[in-house]
Amino acid sequence: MSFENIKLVIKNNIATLTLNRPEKLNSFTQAMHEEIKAAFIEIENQSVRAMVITGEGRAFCAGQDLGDRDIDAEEEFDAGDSLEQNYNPLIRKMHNAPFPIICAVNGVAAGAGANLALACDIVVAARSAKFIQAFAKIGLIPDAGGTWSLPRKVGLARAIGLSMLAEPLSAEKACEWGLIWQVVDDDKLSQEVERMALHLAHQPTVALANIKQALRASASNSMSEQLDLERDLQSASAKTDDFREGVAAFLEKRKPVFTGK
Ligand code: LHQ
Repeated sequence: MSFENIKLVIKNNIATLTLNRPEKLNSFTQAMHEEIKAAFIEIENQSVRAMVITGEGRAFCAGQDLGDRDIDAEEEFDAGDSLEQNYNPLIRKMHNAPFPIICAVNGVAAGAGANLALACDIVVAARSAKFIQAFAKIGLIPDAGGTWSLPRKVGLARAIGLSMLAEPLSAEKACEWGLIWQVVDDDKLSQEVERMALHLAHQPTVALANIKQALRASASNSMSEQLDLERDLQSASAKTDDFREGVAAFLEKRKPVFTGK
């Protein structure tokens, strides 16, 4: 399947989606959204066990393309429609994806681009990358899940500061604040993320999906609800071939060979 605004490579059970409009810092257009929707359908039809999202060129993603014809059009533009049709289904798909998603933040991540990164399960950023909740500068609020993920990751004081001041946050500080997992030197980013994706693609995929589901649900669950969820997801995890393989490998003092089943 070939695309114009993104690149999709599925190899060794790893799907790598690269935003590919480098001349406009990989900002989202309607055409790009349509291609991303098609890419996720393709991914769902293949046995993907890990995914990487990154950007082509010097930026990760500058958010919505503010010059896209939908925004420029004569008739009144409804940003809520664009969220409903494009960003919200994408963020939900990422949250519910039954495999880990790594974001390789290769450069600036602004607006919805920053929050796309934060919707990934593991965020690794190049040392030169920065995160900008740019929305307030143009009279908007953080979207693409930003108002949900920011306070949960960095606390309300920092979430409000980032959103209202709309100043760039360096990758180092983002990591120090717990917004992202790791910072690596620019020239090590793709190598480090490839290594991580390959590792995750050989882990017990169902358990990883269940870990993701349980930890994400904890944000709104009570302790008691969370204990019930752990019971159910552990019960499901222990019914997999990978659980049997993990225990057998431990007892036989060998490396496990997980199949994701
Ligand atoms: C761009 C963009 C861009 C178009 C750089 N659009 N061309 C909004 C509305 C509706 C529905 C749903 O949700 C949203 C959510 C959002 O995402 S709103 C937030 C949108 N994003 C921004 O406000 C960020 C705008 N960009 C910037 O502030 C800067 O470009 C950053 C700080 C990202 C990078 O700055 P520089 O490194 O100095 O690069 P640059 O500004 O020179 O940009 C390079 C080119 O990319 C340039 O084009 P040109 O033809 O002049 O070379 C920019 O116009 C273009 N570009 N972002 N979002």
